[in-house]
Amino acid sequence: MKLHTKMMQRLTSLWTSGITRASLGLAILCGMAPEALAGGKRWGPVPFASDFGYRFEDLFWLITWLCVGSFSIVVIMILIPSVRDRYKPGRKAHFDHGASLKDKRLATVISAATFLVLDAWVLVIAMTDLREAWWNIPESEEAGVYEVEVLAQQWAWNFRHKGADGKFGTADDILQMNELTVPNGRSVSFQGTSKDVIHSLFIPAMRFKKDFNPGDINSVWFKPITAGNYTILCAELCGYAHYQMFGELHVLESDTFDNWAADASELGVAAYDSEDTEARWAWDWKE
Ligand SMILES: [Cu+2]
Repeated sequence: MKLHTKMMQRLTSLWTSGITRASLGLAILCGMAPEALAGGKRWGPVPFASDFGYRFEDLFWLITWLCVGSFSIVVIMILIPSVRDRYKPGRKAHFDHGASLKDKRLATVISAATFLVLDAWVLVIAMTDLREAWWNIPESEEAGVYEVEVLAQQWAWNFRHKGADGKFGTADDILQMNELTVPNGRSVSFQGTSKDVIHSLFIPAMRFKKDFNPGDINSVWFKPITAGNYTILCAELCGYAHYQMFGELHVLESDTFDNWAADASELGVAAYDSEDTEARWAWDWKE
């Protein structure tokens, strides 16, 4: 066999071995760690700034550590026989198909335990979180709910606030493009649709993501707990300029927000053009 063919075979078998890939992953992580620590960077998602954000955080780390744990067990179970039963002159290989009753029982117990811990447990927590938080959209009659209508398009986010008269679709509405200003500490409820293709409103710091589809109105909400500026993204590949579809969320303390809203509503009236039908998108809030 030619030398380079032998080398290729050797390289392929090295790559296909799980241990090599695991070691490579570990080496990359170790190489990144000093830089991340020196730069004060944080491992994992950006800090959450919504009141249900902790639920995402808890589940994210639970899944991460469950995967790290189960992966480590598998690596150890591969490493032990690889070292213990490695080649030695005179040692005879023993072949076993693992078909005995004892082996089958063990496999069943391990599979059931893996399913119960890794899948069922996570599913129960996720469903509880969805029911209690993400799907528990506050009704508009509830005190302090702030409503925003969203129109997604290739490739921008349009946001509409009610303005001073408290009604959508009137001259004093506040219109924002790729920028959204909301009050801190109040539930912000969104209804949104799309002009063209499916877009997905994604504000990582608020820990939510929602598809907005043409011809349909979807609802989503969050309650900001920390004032600041946060990134708004589109999480649905929506065309060639999808990557440009981002904006900024400004969460302002209530006094600052009220002043901003009053000024913005006045500006809305001044800029209102009854001929501009494109800018008059709005709908009656769906209860
Ligand atoms: Cu998009």
